[in-house]
Amino acid sequence: MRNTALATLSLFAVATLSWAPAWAQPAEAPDPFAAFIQSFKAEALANGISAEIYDREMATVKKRPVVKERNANQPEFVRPIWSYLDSAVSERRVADGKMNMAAKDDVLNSVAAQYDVDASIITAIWGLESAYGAIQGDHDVLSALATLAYDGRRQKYGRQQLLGALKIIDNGYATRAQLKGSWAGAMGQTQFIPTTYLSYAVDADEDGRRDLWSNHQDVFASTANYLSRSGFDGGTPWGFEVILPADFDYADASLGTRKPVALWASLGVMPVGPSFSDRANLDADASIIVPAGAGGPAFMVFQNFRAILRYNNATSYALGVGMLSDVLAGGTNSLKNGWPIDDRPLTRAERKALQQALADKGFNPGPVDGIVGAGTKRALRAWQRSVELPADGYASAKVLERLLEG
Ligand SMILES: [Ca+2]
Repeated sequence: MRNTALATLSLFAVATLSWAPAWAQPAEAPDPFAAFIQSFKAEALANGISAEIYDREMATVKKRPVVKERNANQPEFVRPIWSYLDSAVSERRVADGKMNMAAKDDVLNSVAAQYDVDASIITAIWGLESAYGAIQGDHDVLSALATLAYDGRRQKYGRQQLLGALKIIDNGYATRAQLKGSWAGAMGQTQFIPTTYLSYAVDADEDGRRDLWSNHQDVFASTANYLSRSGFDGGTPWGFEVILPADFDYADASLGTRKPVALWASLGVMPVGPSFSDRANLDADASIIVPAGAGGPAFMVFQNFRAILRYNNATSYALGVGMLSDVLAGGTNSLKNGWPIDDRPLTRAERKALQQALADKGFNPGPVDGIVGAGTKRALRAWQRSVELPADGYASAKVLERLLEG
């Protein structure tokens, strides 16, 4: 009797030591987060993580309320692209960029030559990802990712990246103490998530570590390697502003439509600034994009723009990198056509109202869910054509107003 009781007690003591907070009382149910950490071990071992590393590192992982909060927060408003670009290419970021580019001149230029990626592009990404290393995030990445893996809307992402982070430590690429990052697990001066790190991070100075936190050679080489393997072609443009002809078919303004530069030119598309032949190969495949609809600037974008999108899949980000790099390379980011700042993006409720109005008029946008995807854009374009508006499929306050008028 006594022995059994003791055995039970000591078993519990072991469990408490490893997995439960010190203040846990024996009468309480086991902490479900601790139970998750224990149950995830099998998956980690199946993915090649050593039991020793798992036990050592996961014993000190904590659930982070702030991560849970950030994960649950879905912003009601989409930030207008012009507001994003104001910050991406702010005077401060340009000045800091020029200073940092000059300070790291040697390392940047040797990496740029080795990977055939422009130094100004590497610097622009560095500036947008971490303000040139100043803002890297100081969350313990294992704790942040375990919090995401445990529950909420990014569980699959969290589990996958948690395995990646453990693999980084297990492989000796970085130490647990180094693995600091954003609440979502983006790490270092390049803000690589663990799977990106495992695929693209480079130990450029050959010291045995892929140090994206404090070694500039590793930082720049890792960014350049990612871009290069995404198809970046140094010395060719990411894109530039163009003027579209009055009869332009806005259905063609999409990353999904690619035509040679010469063909766009024959359709009446004109470059702002130097001629097409002065800045691009006339046979190169290009797309036309109008990020704020027909009322804003148009850009011709190339393979390099797509490579930047592989780094972070948002048009605003890729434009921010491109425009900042132009300024850092001694050019300008001023535009001939301004942004439609008197218009604005829609709230979620307004996006639903837009979808409902399209459905009411017989233009099927798909489900009324507040998500403006391909179906909604197609329906919006069809309605715009029917009332002889430019069919840009751009959902804004003005379009909704017009749609509700009748
Ligand atoms: Ca290194």
